[in-house]
Amino acid sequence: MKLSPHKKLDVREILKGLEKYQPRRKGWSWRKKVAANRIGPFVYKDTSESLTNSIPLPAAAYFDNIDPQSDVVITTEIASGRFEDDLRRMRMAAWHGADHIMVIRTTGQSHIDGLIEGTPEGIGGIPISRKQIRATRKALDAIEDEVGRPINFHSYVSGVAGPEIAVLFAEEGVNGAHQDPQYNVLYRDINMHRSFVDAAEAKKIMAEAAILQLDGAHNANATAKQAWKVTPELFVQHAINTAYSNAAGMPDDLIALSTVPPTAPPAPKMQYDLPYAVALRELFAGYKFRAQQNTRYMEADPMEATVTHVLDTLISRMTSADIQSTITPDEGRNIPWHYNNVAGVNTARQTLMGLDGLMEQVELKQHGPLRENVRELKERAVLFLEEILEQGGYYAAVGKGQFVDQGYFPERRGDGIMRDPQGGDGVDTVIPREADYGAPVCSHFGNSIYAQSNSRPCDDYGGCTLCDPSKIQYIDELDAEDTVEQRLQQPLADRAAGLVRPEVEKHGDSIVCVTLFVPESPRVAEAAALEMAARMGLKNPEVISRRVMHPAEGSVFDIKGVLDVAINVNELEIPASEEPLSDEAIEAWIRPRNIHVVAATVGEDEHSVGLHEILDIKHGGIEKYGFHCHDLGTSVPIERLLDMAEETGARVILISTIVTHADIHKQHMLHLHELAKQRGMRERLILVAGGGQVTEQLARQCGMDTGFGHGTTGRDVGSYLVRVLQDKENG
Ligand code: Z98
Repeated sequence: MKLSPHKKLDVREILKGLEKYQPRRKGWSWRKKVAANRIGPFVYKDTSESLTNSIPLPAAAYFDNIDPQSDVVITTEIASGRFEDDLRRMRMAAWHGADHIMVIRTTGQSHIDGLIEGTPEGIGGIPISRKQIRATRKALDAIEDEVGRPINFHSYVSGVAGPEIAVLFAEEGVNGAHQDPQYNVLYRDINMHRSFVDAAEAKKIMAEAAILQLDGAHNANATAKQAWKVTPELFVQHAINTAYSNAAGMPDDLIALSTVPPTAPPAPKMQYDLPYAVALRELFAGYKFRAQQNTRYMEADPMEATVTHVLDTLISRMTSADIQSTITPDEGRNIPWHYNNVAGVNTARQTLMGLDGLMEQVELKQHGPLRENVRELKERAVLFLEEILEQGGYYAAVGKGQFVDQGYFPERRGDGIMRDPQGGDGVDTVIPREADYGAPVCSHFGNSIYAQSNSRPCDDYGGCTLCDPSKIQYIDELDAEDTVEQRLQQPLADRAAGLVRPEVEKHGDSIVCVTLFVPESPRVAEAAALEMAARMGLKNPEVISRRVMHPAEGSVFDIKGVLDVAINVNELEIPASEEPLSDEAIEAWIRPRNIHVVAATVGEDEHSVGLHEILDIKHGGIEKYGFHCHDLGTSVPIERLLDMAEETGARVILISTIVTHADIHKQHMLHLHELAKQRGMRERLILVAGGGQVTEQLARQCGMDTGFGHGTTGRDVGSYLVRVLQDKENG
């Protein structure tokens, strides 16, 4: 299946022949680092191979549209609830640089003691099933061909069905997964004995399928109220899972520690989070790190969340994290929306590119507070581990609430999570293996009668699903109604009819978000903002972010609501876009003709950068084509422009207007047009306006021949002028 960048992903195409689809590779892929990578005008130190298709960062427009890719894998977490909508979002995220796609599963799946089949809709994530995984892997195979880089697909193996899910993931080519028995115990109240027994089996299966494992220690500082105080025990949680994984047969390079810097500003983040990250790196040298961004303190302000993410990423760079995981800047208020997934990915991409070469230039101090704090954290962690042993081991320590207690160990607050070793989901389900136990697949921890005599244990019974995929039983759907095929009917009918609605999460959700500043006290302002949103026609308006600017002067609100509007794209009038002429063609026509251009910023406008971009030869402006440019400077009266045009016999006047207060930009344009008419020059002249708020339509309404907005280049203007002058010449 091949994707075309200008065509939507066809989910029907993905579903076709799924019963036979096999993953084309198994295991995790890292980015391919390129040393001294020359990209555009720069030489990068910490990058990997570039993509074949991508959307560069916005500022790339000023640097030859380059899109360097860091050597660090970038994660995005997707949780729309419908897998067919997830696929489109994965494609968007991949174009922005994500190559680790983590699919959050539906609420409660970790308590289901078995596999789910089909494609039912989920809540806060999707039911992870064979059909969903296979379809996703097939879509990602096509997406990775489109962007030109392997994409890792990831979900969760923790939960009561751990080993079964691990086999499913191994069969279907899932590349990464969380697996940590402590997660079961602490956060899902699954019985400890069952969790650890299952974990040994699951880890062995994951290891043999080369699935990268992430642990669950980050959940302690994602849930603790005072996350920076639980840091010593986090080391211990990482250590328990790491040692257990190694013991179950997992190699070091498949073990990734999942870590989150525990504070966020206004906390003095570097004082706490940097020593923590350095100590962790030193204690776990040789293992991989997936650094997740802090979400513990995320409120409703995406800008604040973004700044915290940037600082987190700085710490990742200083401590050589291998994967930079992004949540989204709106996680604090929504199940993430499409464009916020992309915003999270771009925060990491932008920050990592900005930090390229950092560690060649700076060094962390080997004396002073950093080292003292690192040592202290390590010592507290060792003492924590010793106390577990004194308590009688891990089970007993959890039974007594030693974990996620918010005292800074050895202090205690008595608020740790307590679990009964003889309780929890799946209690009393661990059964000693019979001497003649036979494991159903070759990847297996512990004894099995199908064992040593053959090269593959499953040769004894004619092959297992891991060795012979034809043995996999593919179940399509169990529920006749709640299926992707049923859900696709509406989107496909809409698309066939040319209908399009706004969307943030799922096809046709029609959700929009508006920002309103209301100059009133907070409660009054909020009520007014909701009323305004309702009068705009938004159904179910809901405030998702409120920020006080001043208790009396006003507040700003982000309000989401449903805009029940379907647009028929076939009825839209879209002006045809015209390719600009080539540099050579423009120059060939202009140079022999002696054409003068008069230009200035007008009125009281001192902003001349934009105008210089269009005129100056050094910025690639129109001078290079042979136009004779008379730049009169800034804040120039309209009369002077016309005087100069008369004097030089100019054919073109370019005015630049950035200041738009009180519609002054419109007045300048109208004035130029009127005055040119009065002086009998309008016919001969081509009048062009440029500026941030100028559009072609607005400029024409104000009497100009055309207008150019943001992003215009000298070539655009030069090409336009040639075409108009040619028309005039040809009558
Ligand atoms: C993340 N944003 O890092 P449920 N196992 C482990 C986990 O950490 C998690 C699950 C399973 C975070 C999401 N982590 C939090 C070790 C979740 C998920 O029960 O399906 O939610 O298990 O991915």
